[in-house]
Amino acid sequence: MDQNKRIVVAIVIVALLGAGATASLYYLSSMRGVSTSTSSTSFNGYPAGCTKPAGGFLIIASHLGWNDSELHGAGVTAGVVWPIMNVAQGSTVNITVCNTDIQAHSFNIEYYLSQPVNTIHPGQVLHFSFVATQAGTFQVYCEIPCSIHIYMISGQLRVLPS
Ligand SMILES: [Cu+2]
Repeated sequence: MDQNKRIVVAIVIVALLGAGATASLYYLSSMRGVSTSTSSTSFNGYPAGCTKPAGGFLIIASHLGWNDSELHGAGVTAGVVWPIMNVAQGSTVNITVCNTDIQAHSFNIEYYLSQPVNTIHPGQVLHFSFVATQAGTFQVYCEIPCSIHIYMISGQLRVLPS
């Protein structure tokens, strides 16, 4: 191979690698549900509508669980409960759940929220509103057998008796 052909081959390889890397980055960012556009459809890199409801709770699902469960030891360290939502019996509970992970999860609260519609896909935002009629401690968990399931089964809703 002469010198000119070698240079051409090298340039083609560099161009292919560059295109591949760009495509992979775009794929990863879109799979994570993070908008790559600059329109008003995203908020600080989170899906549109992923904001804390007034007087309520914002739960963000990521590869670390619910609101970084893994970093808090949930599911791994005995006795660690995460996240915890404390509410008063009889109050209206508002929860916004955003999925910034690349896989689907489901957001369930024992007794209160356990319908199939609670599946939350990558990039999706769900809003839940219900009245905390029953006092007690209720498990917050994902019921999809996801790869980080262990981190997503140690949440609690604590409804303090009125
Ligand atoms: Cu999950």
